[in-house]
Amino acid sequence: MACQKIALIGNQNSGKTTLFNALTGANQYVGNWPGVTVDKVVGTLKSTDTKVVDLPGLYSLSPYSPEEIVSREYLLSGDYDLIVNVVDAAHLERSLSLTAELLSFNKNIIVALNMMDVAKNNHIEINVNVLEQKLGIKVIPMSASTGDGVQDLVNALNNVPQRQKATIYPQEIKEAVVKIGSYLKDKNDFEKEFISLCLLQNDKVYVHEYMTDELLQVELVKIRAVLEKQYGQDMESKLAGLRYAFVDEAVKASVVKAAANRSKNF
Ligand code: GDP
Ligand code: K
Ligand code: MG
Repeated sequence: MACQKIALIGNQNSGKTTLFNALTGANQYVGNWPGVTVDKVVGTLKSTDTKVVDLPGLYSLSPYSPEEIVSREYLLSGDYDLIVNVVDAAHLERSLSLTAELLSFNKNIIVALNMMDVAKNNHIEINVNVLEQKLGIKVIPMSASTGDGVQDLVNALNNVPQRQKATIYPQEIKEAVVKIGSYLKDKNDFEKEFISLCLLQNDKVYVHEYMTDELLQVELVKIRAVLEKQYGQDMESKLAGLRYAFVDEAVKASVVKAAANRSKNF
């Protein structure tokens, strides 16, 4: 599948704007501190018609700051056909926690595994094939600031493989998500799983939106009660724990040498 519009999504300082500039030839301001990019910026991938959208950084999809809300709203607009999730290879675990949330959108997604130069200097080796298998999506190692791997990413955009469904949530939660999703008739298919998970964990935004849907409210109370009894935990903690376990496993399996040997000749 070739892409028409690509959304760059990732943590603050993962290198999204640097990558955006490399892809589009733009000259957007880059800075090694959060809050440099505060609104979405649209450019065009060099010598193509493909649009690239740079967005403010976010750490989770339950955002608080206005910039994070810009990115969440954009994700929910659905106005893109590929998410390029810019991941900081030097802070893999932290970065992948957002990836685990992004996987609940039924959209194509690939990982731009950025900052490979920093990871290498920190003696972090990542087995990209294993990481791809664990996440179920394509992973392209690169360094946006040196340009290494940027062309690999461009090539990958022309032929994005169908993603494999990641196994983050057990069967009973998948069933709950489908059940809740059947009430969301006004929502698009790509966002139903995400919104159902939000409702399951009492996300204020959606609980408020569906406050007047009494049938759904009754169903939610029932579903939550059954699951929370089974788990002995509230759903917000349970879902966060499942995502954490998923990321932990992906990192443990793919980071082959994390020990930074202290230099002997200092
Ligand atoms: P954003 O917040 O995700 O948009 O990140 P920026 O593009 O503003 O980059 C944050 C900082 O990381 C800047 O100082 C960039 O020069 C630097 N940076 C971006 N990509 C790389 C990379 O691959 N390697 C290294 N060493 N630095 C990078
Ligand atoms: K930045
Ligand atoms: Mg930026």
